[in-house]
Amino acid sequence: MKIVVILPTYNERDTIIALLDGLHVSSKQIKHHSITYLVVDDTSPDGTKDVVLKYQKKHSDVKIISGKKEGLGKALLRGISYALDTLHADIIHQMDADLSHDPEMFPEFIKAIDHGYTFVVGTRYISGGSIPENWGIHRKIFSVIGNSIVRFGLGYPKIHDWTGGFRAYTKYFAEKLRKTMEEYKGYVFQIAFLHKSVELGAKIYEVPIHFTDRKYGKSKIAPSQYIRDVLVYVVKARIEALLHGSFGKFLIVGGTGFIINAIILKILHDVFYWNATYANLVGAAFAIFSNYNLNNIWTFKAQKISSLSIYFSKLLQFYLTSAFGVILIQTGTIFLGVKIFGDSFYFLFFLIGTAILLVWNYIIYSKVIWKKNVS
Ligand SMILES: Nc1nc2c(ncn2[C@@H]2O[C@H](COP(=O)(O)OP(=O)(O)OP(=O)(O)O)[C@@H](O)[C@H]2O)c(=O)[nH]1
Ligand SMILES: [Mg+2]
Repeated sequence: MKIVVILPTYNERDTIIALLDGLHVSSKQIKHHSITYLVVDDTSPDGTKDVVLKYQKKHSDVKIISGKKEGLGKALLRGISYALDTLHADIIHQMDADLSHDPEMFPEFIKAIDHGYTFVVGTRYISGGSIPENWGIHRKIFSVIGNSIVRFGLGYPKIHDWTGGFRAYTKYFAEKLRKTMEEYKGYVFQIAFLHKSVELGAKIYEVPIHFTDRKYGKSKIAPSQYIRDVLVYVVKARIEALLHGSFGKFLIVGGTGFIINAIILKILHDVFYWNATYANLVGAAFAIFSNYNLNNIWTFKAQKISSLSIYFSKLLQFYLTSAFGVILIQTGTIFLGVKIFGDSFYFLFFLIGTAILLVWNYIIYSKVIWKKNVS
């Protein structure tokens, strides 16, 4: 298969040749693949391009493309497009060009791809990996905490290094994501690309890596902009997951139940002069039945209950847990509210009780009734 190694450079003339040499040595361990090295330079003022052009004379497997400086994400995307369209890559490998990433590790990434993994992540935060000893305590803490925020914030604790750029992946992810990735211009590209690949079903393998501090040149990262981009990304991803995931559906189902409940409560109370407490119990009984079926066929359809006997036993369980919520939490709130503030406030306390009920229900539904391993 065809491997394209993408090396983004901005002012890396002191390291790019040593890196290319290192890669040529380590790649001798990689059999059955052809390899092209693609330097993606952003017209570096230090003349990175010139040293690469000179190197190219002896190494026809090295390519360089230049563009204007628009951030790391843009550069990577340009590299990915060139790798797919012009070089017809099957596997894309990417790494920093400042020698922070050890070229000797390159074959490890490809080995994992050969074993069937589709996305290989170089990881500093697992045993066998490390961040530089000489980093000050602030930078160490910043690095570890920043990664943990992304790791837990996005909800994938098993993947330990989100911000690094030492990776290999199959062309599938590059092809699928190249359009979507256009909006991530800076360093946040690394996080977004990994996250979206995971959501596309990437089979992840983590290679422990030692990250070496750069000895030459300057860092290009702008910390405040980066932190802002990362936080915006994580919060946005969370909100989207909430709306598209089971919680959003749960709210719609709950909303339907709420309307059924409210209509029956109003008719029984306002037209037939029932006591608000009893009227609500009848309304809730109908709402629960609707909720159970809608949740089963839609919200939690991945864990759908299909056998008839389980359907009825789960329905009973659903009524019991819902009854607890409706009687104690929702109706209890109405009961107390009416007792303290008078009957005219019954609907306000119906709303308050329902809001508390919502949280209780979601926990019970996702953790008990439609628990992931229930068949
Ligand atoms: N083409 C291109 N490459 C970039 C750009 N920004 C960063 N890079 C390259 O991306 C890699 C990682 O950038 P670094 O500045 O080393 O970022 P870092 O590794 O987080 O920080 P330090 O190593 O501490 O400097 C390096 O090879 C850079 O030259 C850019 O805007 N365009
Ligand atoms: Mg670096």
